[in-house]
Amino acid sequence: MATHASNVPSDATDLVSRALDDFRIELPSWAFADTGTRFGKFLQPAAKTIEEKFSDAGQVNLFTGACPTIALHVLWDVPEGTKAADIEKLAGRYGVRPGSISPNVFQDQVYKHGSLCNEQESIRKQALDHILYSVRIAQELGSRDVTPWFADGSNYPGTANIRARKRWMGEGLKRTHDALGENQRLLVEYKPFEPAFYHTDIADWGMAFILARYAGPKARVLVDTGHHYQAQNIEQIVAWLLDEDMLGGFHFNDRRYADDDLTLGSIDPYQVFRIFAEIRCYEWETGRRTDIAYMVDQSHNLKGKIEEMIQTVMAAQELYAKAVLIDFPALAKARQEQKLIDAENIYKDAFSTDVRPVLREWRRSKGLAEDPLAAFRSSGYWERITRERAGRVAAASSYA
Ligand SMILES: [Mn+2]
Repeated sequence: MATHASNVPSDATDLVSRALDDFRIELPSWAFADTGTRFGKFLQPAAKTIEEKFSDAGQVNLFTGACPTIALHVLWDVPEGTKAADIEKLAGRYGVRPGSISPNVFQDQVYKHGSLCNEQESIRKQALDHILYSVRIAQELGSRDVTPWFADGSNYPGTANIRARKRWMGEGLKRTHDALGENQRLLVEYKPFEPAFYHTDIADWGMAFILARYAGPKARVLVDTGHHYQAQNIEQIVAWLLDEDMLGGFHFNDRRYADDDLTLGSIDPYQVFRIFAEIRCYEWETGRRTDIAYMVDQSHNLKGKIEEMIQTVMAAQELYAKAVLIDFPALAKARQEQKLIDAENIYKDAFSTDVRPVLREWRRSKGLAEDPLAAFRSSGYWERITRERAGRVAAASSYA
């Protein structure tokens, strides 16, 4: 590790550092809780209460310095009657603020046949009331983004009126939009299938786009990287949404088969790089800063949850830093001159650059440990919560 620890050009180091200063990643509260597959749950000393979720998320922010907010789920984290002041106390104690707010209209028995798209008006109203309640909570907590996800859809041909459901969804989202505060946003997420296996009411980015446009000017599209069919060109969707000023944010995760919720970049890091490349290219061409919420939506049954989130954040920073290194003027020239190999190699050169030394340097400059994962492991936090939450894990295992 002598003078040339990095193969990042020295004039690019500042550029990367400044880009990292502005690169923030929101953690999902649900990633710290015990979750599983439909076949089983393998328990950890995971977070059960909202205080434990803030505490665990606070650890990720403490060691990465890049995750100042935590996404909250209304039903799981802030049930009716929760006082905003109590959440504020947790934010102060653990150093992470409440971030995006997700209503939950997929879990209760009444939503068996859908929420905003339910054939029964009373259930559509119940879903809307819950979403509007979530908007109010978000306002009280100073959260900007309201991020509903809908499991609405059907399993068998002929069982649903697809056009009527489209209109019900549109009306519900419009009512939600109209309840937003001045600086709030509504992010519309899509997913092709699961839990519905014949049709899903918001199945792709085009449907999300149409619904967001219909809802109003504060609505944008939310791209969950796991919510696409195999081989879908996600960066093209990102480019189109950027060009239409409709990209609101991401739910980051990786996938091999479907919505696998694997660690970001664990299967295909080049795809994450290509997404960031579109964003950086847009900013370079337009001279405009994008306003994108970078959120993680992963849950881990096997890896340690806090370690996994640190790993995710480090992966996101590395892939973002690589995209920052793209020589956009040279790329534009190569494209103009139709030098395909040169243009492609500009991507590959940036992607192949080892940015880890620059990241270590950036962390040092922020007073952070160079290796957040190692620092967390030697902090003793995991051992402490393993002790404190041990009785609970054992008790749960005994009847599982
Ligand atoms: Mn998601």
